[in-house]
Amino acid sequence: MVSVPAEKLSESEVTEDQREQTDGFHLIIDALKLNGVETIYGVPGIPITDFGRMAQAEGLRVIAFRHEQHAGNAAAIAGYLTKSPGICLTVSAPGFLNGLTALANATTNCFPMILISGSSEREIVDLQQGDYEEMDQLAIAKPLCKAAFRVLHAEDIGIGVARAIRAAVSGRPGGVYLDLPAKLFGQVMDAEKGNQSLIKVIDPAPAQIPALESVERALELLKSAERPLIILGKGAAYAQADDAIRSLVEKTGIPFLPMSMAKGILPDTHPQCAGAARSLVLKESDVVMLIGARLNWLLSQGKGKPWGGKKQFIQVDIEPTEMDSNVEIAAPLVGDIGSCVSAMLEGLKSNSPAAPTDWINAVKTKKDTNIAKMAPRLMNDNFPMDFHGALGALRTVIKERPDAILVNEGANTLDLARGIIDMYNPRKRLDVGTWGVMGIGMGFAIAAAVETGKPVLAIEGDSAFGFSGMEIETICRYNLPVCVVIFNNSGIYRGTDVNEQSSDPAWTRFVTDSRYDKMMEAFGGVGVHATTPEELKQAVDTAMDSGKPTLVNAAINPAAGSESGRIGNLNPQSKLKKK
Ligand code: ADP
Ligand code: TPW
Ligand code: MG
Repeated sequence: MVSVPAEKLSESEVTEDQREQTDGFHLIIDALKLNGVETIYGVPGIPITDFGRMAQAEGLRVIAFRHEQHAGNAAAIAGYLTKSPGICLTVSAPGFLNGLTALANATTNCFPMILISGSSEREIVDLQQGDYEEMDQLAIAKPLCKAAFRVLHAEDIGIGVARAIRAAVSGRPGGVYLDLPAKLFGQVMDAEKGNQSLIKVIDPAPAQIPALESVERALELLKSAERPLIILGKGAAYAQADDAIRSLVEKTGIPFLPMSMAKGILPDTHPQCAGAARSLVLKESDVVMLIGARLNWLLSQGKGKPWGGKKQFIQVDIEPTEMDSNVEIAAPLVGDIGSCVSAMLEGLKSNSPAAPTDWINAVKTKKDTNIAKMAPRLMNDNFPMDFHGALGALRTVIKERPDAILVNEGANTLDLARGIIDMYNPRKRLDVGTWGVMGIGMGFAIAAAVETGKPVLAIEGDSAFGFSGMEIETICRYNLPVCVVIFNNSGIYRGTDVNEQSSDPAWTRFVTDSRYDKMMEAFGGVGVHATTPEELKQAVDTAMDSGKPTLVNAAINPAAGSESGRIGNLNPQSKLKKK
């Protein structure tokens, strides 16, 4: 900037080079701030190192990671938790590609995020002349996200940022890529003109009101049901229409089944929760209302054995093309969940259907039986510890701290924790999502702590943890209230596989009895080795109460797990006899 502020001079005295100036760096920061961005997740390097410094200087919080994938995952889950796009910032080519996995995963999960990557010079990239970290990033990002934009001129930064924000959060949320070539950052323009070029996005995710006719159709079908079921998905959690959803469920008396990240919209201990009678309600229900849940692999595409025969579906979703993607949707209800559920509640005012008593009793009986069957397993004191014993302890930790956030990944560690640990509040369970991807753990935990300030408990398979494990340094560096518990069974699914061919270990095995707790100590965090449910509970309680970065190495019986956890059926197996 020039030394003489323009307003100090009379109009005639101001020459072009004396006007107050701004540049690409500052315009991007100003555009983000104008739109309410408070935090950036990223990794520094050419051409964004100074950008991060300036962002910090301008009051943005910049959380620097050890690998872009985790910064990207952090941005994605920040978007899910706040309904505003999380921002991930990376360098060109390799940094961009590292962040791209998270961008694609965010898009798959309908999380709003913006990946901003510096890129090389267009002239050189387009002629493939070998620039530093040369790559046509825009072209590569396009098929993997919801929208992708490039800004070439400083005066377009305002528009570029506005378009990225609107694309990320409106309609079905998703990932957006914003390509910023190195030259853009240094481009200088008149500060006042620059300021005027910025856009504050008004109503970035406008309400989408459903048609009255489709609300009536859905209610008619619901009223005709003998064995109705409501399935809540993570879209319902994202929508933050918690009160309306609760009213709808309670008013109708219909049993509800939460998908993994929808647990807690209503407490898992709610009398209408059918989580413990999942097989029964999927099989026996006749009318199923999906609220923010897709009929993808997680629901067996809405057909086949788990569903026990043909159903009639009501689907509440903001994305019209989601309807009929797998089976016929008898009553599509297109709109945002808040508006759709409110419209249904309005329609129910005059005539509320009561779920049939026979059905409610059948669900309750099954649920009570299953819960009673599970109870003793959760209190077991086996040594070495098994998954159930360890999870029984952690279940109590969450029960005593319903406001804490639970991050969860692994195979057995994921599937069993999902079933065993009750959630009590919305958006408190963050996990592998639609792809069942390993590696979200530390990125999600960091953003959950940063965005909410609440204590975070990350329950990680030892393999799952390895994908993002280096970020425990980030947790320590920012002194975040994160307690990582590693279910250490010395391997993927189990620690007992043997390779009979050579002295190499079986490829699902890790070093036996590793002490992950020592890693945490290397960075000044608290490390604990726990071998019993009691030790585990005590260590986690202390961590959650102190807010100190902690890693608990929970020694789990290597023989306790099963192949692929609960989805072994998806694992192709050779029909040929083993040699
Ligand atoms: P789950 O994995 O929990 O079953 P999915 O990710 O399959 O959930 O489904 C989430 C669905 O929610 C997506 O189809 C998405 O379009 C929808 N969705 C997301 N946000 C909203 C919203 N605000 N209003 C309506 N639908 C939404
Ligand atoms: C990006 C495949 C699914 S689950 C898993 C892998 C490698 C790890 C299971 O072992 P873990 O859990 O975490 O120790 P446990 O309790 O059963 O022993 N790469 C990616 N995503 C996935 N899903 C895989 C590989 C996988
Ligand atoms: Mg394991």
